[in-house]
This record gives sequence, structure tokens and C-alpha cells, in this order.
Amino acid sequence: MDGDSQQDAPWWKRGVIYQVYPRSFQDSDGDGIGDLAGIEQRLDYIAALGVDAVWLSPVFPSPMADFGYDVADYCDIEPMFGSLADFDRLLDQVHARGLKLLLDFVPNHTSDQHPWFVESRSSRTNPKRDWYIWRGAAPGGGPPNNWISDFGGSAWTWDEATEQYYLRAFLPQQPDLNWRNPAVKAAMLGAMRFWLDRGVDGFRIDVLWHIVKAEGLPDNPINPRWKPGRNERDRVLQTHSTDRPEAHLISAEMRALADDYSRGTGRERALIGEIFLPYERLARWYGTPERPQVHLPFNFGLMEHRWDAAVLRKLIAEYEAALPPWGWPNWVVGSHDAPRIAARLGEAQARIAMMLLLTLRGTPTLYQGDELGIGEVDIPPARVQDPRELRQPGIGLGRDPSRTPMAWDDSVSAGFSAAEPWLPLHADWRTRNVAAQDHDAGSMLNLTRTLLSLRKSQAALEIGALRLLDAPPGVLAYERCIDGRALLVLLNLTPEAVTFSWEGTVLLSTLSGEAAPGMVRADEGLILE
Ligand code: ISL
Repeated sequence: MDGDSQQDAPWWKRGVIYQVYPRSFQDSDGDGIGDLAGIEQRLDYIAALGVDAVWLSPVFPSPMADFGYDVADYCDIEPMFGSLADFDRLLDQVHARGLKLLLDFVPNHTSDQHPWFVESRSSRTNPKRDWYIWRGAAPGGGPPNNWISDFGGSAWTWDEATEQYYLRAFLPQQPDLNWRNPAVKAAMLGAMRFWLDRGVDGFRIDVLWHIVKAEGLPDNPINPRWKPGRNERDRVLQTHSTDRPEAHLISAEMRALADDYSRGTGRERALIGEIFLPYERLARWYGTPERPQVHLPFNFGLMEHRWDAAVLRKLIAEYEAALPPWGWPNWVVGSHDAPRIAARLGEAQARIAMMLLLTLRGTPTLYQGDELGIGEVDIPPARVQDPRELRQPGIGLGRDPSRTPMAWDDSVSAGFSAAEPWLPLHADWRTRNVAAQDHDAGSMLNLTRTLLSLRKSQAALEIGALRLLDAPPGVLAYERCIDGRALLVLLNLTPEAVTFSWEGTVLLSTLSGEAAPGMVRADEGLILE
């Protein structure tokens, strides 16, 4: 659980990443959907928040079957979001504020409208046929194997014209690329170069652990723990469809490419891998010092575990223990795919979650809107947009509630758009918005800003070592230390006060009023010196 001794640790270690979901950040042209010019207008807000890097969910041309995660051209900007010129201007403006910009690279699949796939499906003998994964029907008919799409149903789609199935781990409109074909790899690494040449600071790489499938495409093992009514994806274990050794080799090649751009420029380009795996397997995505892979394999542990001090203590210890000595940690509590943290935990504990995220050892990723504490959002059935919800309705898989627009003020559509937004706003947007919270010293927004500025001013929080401490049930306690200086973090994960005799000066409490010596108040988080 070492800290990083280098005071000159790179930005992706010291910094905080802010995820912007472009469709829902700021609309500048009145179509109810956010865009690049809108993001540019709001850059001062992002900079003043105190984060260091912005990760943009996909902004490439897309039919939007999966809201941008179906890319029809890797080297251009979706007209709905703007143009390449708008992008270049945004990037300049990001850099002018001392921030970094990460794009979302989607290598596992393209859109079915991508010219590569249009060619590939045109005939069995087309030169691009092998850019995707085509197979004949199983001997008795039906799909070639038992793989299941993450969105439910078989992972194979029958193509009437050429009488073969193609593999697609997500929607039928998202055919999986064949990364075993060297031409695919060359084209995709070329697309990364296209954006690195324009000056981006790196990528968040979508479903990186999916990109190569086991040779021969064997059936996946049945998951004995799956029950009907649960996510159909989990009916089988993704043993043969994900986490292949060959995908690690590609991840190392992507890293070598990023490192080529970092070398000698004093500007490090960083790669974040979206990978859902148990920690000991997640840790392998760091690679080795000789052959590094991604800088940060996303750690989704806090989203996947029960909100309980003992459970989280064990989780943190296991994560730290699983990291290779050269692996820098990272933490996530929200995203455009996961339920809102305040919806899951309630408002009081969402404040604790923010303190946890911003005081753990490792790079935090903060999801837009979580700094306002946006909670549950009711999406009327007629307004559901998410293909995951539409394909397996009513079992809690919908992602729309986490993708609703940012609320800036109490004007029309919360200042997000002059038009009706593509998704409804959260019900309490008239009071839960940036302008309102700006003036409220106790707001979630101001708590977030204070935590971010404290983190920046305290090297112990940015890069210090972490030591888990014993604490009474309900309280998660740890120390962050650097150069003999230690900060103590006490988080009461329960709605009851817990007796605990702590010492030190209170730097911050998540609650208003005086911290009470001898206890951690109900739903209180404390940072002590
Ligand atoms: O949630 C998951 C892991 O437990 C998976 O279902 C899934 O692999 C994950 O959500 C992947 O998400 C990414 O790729 C998808 C896209 O729909 C998501 O928005 C994106 O974040 C396909 O590109």
C-alpha cells in the first residue's frame, strides 16, 4: 500500500478524472442533445470544480443504436455533436485551462453502418469479410455457439443474404471486430494515432477485455448460480469470449503506441481500460514493467459491493494486495452505465461515497452529475431510450436514469437546452442544480469542490500511502501518509452515531456543525490531521 514517492508523479496518478456524457452535458444548438460547443461553454465550471482531466464518452459518427458506442467512423465527429473543427477548438480550450482530454475508444465492435461492416456483409468473398467474426449455423441449425449478448439473447445475428451468423457481444447493430486479423489491428491503431496526432491526452478504452475471443469459439460454461429473471448475460460465464491472453498483447501494443507519443514530450498520454474482472485478473492488465499495458484498468469494486464498512475494508485490502508493485490504483463510484450513487445509497451516504472516492489511494473518476447528488430519476415508459432496458425490460438494467441532463440552473430545461431534452431531468432539478448549490455552503457541489481542493493541497491524499485502520462496526477508517505526515479518514457508513475516540484537527466533515469528539456522527465522514 505504498505511496508514490515521486513528487513529480504524472497527471494520471495525481489527478482526478471527470466523465462527461456528451449527450447530456450542455446543448448549444437547441436540439435537446448536448454537443461539443456546449461542453466548451461549460469548461470553466469543470476547471473550477478542481478536476484534472475530462473523459468524453464517444463523440464519433454513430447511428446511436447504443448512444455512440456504435461507431460508424473512428476518425471524425458525429454531426449532432459538431465537427472536427469544434473538436480541435474544444481540445485547445481544455488545454488552455491546464486540463487533459481523454477520448472513448471503442475497439471491440463497430456500428453495423461502418463502411467496413457494410463491405464485410456484402459477400462471403469480400476482402473485409474476415474483419468481423462470421460463422455458419451449428450442425443442427441455430447459432454457432451458446454465447450470450451483454444485452440479452444470443450473441449471434443471422445474415439472410450471405447465410452466415456474425458475432456481436452487444446489439445486432454492434458487430464484433476480428482483432486476430492484422489489418483490423493496423486500422484501429491508426485511428488511435489520428487522435493522438490531434493532441488528445489518451483514451478510455471500451470493454477492452472483450476484444479477442478464444480460438475455435467454444461454448461458454453454464453459470450454475444464474436464476431466471436475472440479467440473461450471466446465464453463461464469459470464459471463452473475454480476457484472452491475445487481448493482453494488443493492450501492450496500444500502450507502446501511447508511450511513443509520451516519450520526449513531457506530456504523458494515458490509457484507461474498461475491464470488469475479479481483482487478481484485473491486475494482469497493468502488464509488466518491461511490457506495460494500460495505465489504469478501471476498478469498479465500489459499485459492485455492499455499502458496509467491513465489506469495503476487505475490498480495499484485496485490491491493494492484488496490485502489482508498479500498478497505480484507481476508483470509480458512478458512470453512464451504473445506477446513480445517490439513488443507490441515498443523499447522506452519497456524501460519504464522495469523500471515500476522493480520499482513497488512486486516481478517482467522478461522473458528471454525481457532484450534484442527482438521485433516482423516473423515466416514463414512453421515454425509455436505453437499448439494454428495451431488450430486458423491468429487471433494473436501464441506464437512462444515469444519463439524464446536467442541471445548471432553474431556467427552462435547467439551462441544459432551449428544447425538451432527449431524456427527462431529475424531478428536483429546480433546486438540485449548479446555480442553486453554488450558493449553498453545505451542498454536495461545495463538498465536492472542497474535497477536490483538499486533495490537491495534501500530497498525502494525492499520492500518499494508505493504511487501513481498525474501527468500530459501521466505520471505515484509514490513514493516508506521505513524508511522515498523516491524514486520518473516518467514514460512518450507517445512519447512527458510532462511539469512537479520535484525535486530531478536523480538516473536513461531510456534515455541518461541530464534529463531536468521542464519536463519528450518523452519516458523517471526517478528514482529520
Ligand atoms: O456492466 C457490465 C459489466 O458487468 C457489462 O454489461 C458491460 O460490459 C459494460 O457495461 C460495458 O459498457 C461499455 O460498453 C457497452 C456500452 O453500451 C456501454 O455504455 C459502455 O460503457 C458497449 O459498447
